[in-house]
Amino acid sequence: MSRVVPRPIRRRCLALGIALMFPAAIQAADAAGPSPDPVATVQEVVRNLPDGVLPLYVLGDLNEDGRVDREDLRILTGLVGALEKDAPPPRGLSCVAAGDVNLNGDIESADVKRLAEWLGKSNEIATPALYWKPGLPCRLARLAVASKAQARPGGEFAVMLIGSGQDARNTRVAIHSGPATVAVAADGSGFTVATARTAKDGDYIVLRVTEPERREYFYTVPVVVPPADDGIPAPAGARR
Ligand SMILES: [Ca+2]
Ligand SMILES: [Ca+2]
Repeated sequence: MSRVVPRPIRRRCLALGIALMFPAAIQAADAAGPSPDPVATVQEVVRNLPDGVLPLYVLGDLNEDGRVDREDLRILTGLVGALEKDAPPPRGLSCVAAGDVNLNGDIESADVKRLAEWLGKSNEIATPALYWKPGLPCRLARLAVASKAQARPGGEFAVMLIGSGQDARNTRVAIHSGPATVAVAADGSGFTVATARTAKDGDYIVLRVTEPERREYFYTVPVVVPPADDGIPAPAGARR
């Protein structure tokens, strides 16, 4: 039976995850040396992403090995238990955010149930989803992609490859479905997705991201038509 974990548990989760994951990376980033920690490098890039561009993680991949499998289910089960008992996190935990598979911002037994349902009788999910929800920590230790959460008709958005050694030659982005086209960015550091002018509110663009080891992920971007005034209040005294 699933049980909603109370907010204090979630806060402990946040504190636990952040304490576990980020200090070492930050210290490594600050340390002078010829071989910077790739995780620290990615975290530094993430801190400086343009407005509205979010780092993506593999939903359900708690140990960040690129797969969503029964080992992740073990880690998520252990994490929920650890949070309930205020115990140390399970071995192998790397991305707390990836455990919130029902996307409600909490790590709870309902997530364990959902991930178990996704896996069914198989050992691994064939093409996991990428997701971006902020609020829970993730080291971004492996796949490192950043993009927008929404698309606009006639607009463009970037899919940035922010991992060490990642570029458009070894990581590919293609349109799986939806009203858009994709092209390599001018500097080769990522891709630019152009949404069709005819795209409608409620359409979805599904991108297929193929990483260097040829694993594939889907990233779904909803098309949202902004309000006529773009939703941005004009400065006092200014005319539109
Ligand atoms: Ca995994
Ligand atoms: Ca959840």
